[in-house]
Amino acid sequence: MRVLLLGGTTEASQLAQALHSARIETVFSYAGRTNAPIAQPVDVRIGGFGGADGLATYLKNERISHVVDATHPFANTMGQNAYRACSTHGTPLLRLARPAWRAQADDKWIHVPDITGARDALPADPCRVFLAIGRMHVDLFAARPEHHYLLRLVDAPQTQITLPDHHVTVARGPFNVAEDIALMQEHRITHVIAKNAGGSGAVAKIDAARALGLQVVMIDRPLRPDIAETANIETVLAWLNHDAERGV
Ligand code: 3Y8
Ligand code: NAP
Repeated sequence: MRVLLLGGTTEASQLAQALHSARIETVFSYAGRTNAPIAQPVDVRIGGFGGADGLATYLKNERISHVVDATHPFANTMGQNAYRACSTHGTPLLRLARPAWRAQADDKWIHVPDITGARDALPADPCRVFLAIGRMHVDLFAARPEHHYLLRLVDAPQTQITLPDHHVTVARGPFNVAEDIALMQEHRITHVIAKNAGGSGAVAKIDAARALGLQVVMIDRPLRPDIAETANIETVLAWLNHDAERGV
């Protein structure tokens, strides 16, 4: 048995520990989006595969018997590629995904379908936005230069940020509520834009917004392939052991 673990989330790192403890041969895969990804207790590979075809070739050449997609709910291309490659190659595939966050009684959420929708949901009057969606889509907000943006990035930006009125804070999660409350108060934040990542690593800003009575613009998750999915690591181990007992 040789498992390819598509990682980049808190749950993927937790699963890597469990697979290492269970002595299941595993390769942990990062896209290579950050300068210094967290170390793992199993073999690590970094970088794209070259699309679904490249991944199918990888599965064959590396004798991968099982794939676990533990990528982020917004890592939609990787999820689609894993589904296509595993279907082509007949490799068992299971998704490890954390449940989406649900608004609580005193939350002030606006739901939008995507990042452009989040930008367009901002008010006409200038406001102060905590933009905690990473680096990839910041340029989209240049169309709304009237707002102040607090950007939280994993790595210091290598290229010019195209927002006239912004402040960058470099931090890698998981984050905590008290620090996110202090951060938002310090920057007089009025709105938070977030992806519905689920899980514990990014929820601090949601809890902080609730405590401060701030508006949250919540980007709903994209649709993902209809495959077997679980939220807990024990189920992944049972899925693998079931096949191990059958000699897969
Ligand atoms: C490279 C691996 C672990 C993993 C930790 C989780 C928690 C902290 C919260 C905020 C939100 C955001 C962002 C975020 C969180 C965890 C988890 C999670 C959100 C690392 C990591 C990689 C990435 C990629 C990075 C994206 C960006 C997204 C920042 C490692 C730290 C905003 C998503 O600079 C860039 O290009 C960053 C890109 C994809 C979203 C984006 O589109 O910009 N994650 N994040 C993975 C790879 O190379 O394959 O560097 O160690 C992993 C984690 N990020 O093991 O503890 O599990 O969700 N990551 C979001 O959820 O909104 C930050 O600031 O409040
Ligand atoms: P994406 O848009 O779905 O993927 C874009 C391309 O990046 C993929 O086609 C693939 O390249 C490569 N890739 C993505 N994840 C990979 C992995 N784990 N191993 C090897 N290659 C990978 O992905 P993304 O949204 O940019 O996210 C990239 C990584 O950051 C993922 O591992 C994800 O779990 C992590 N992450 C993302 C977010 C987020 O908000 N999107 C949040 C936290 C963590 P090829 O086509 O060349 O194979």
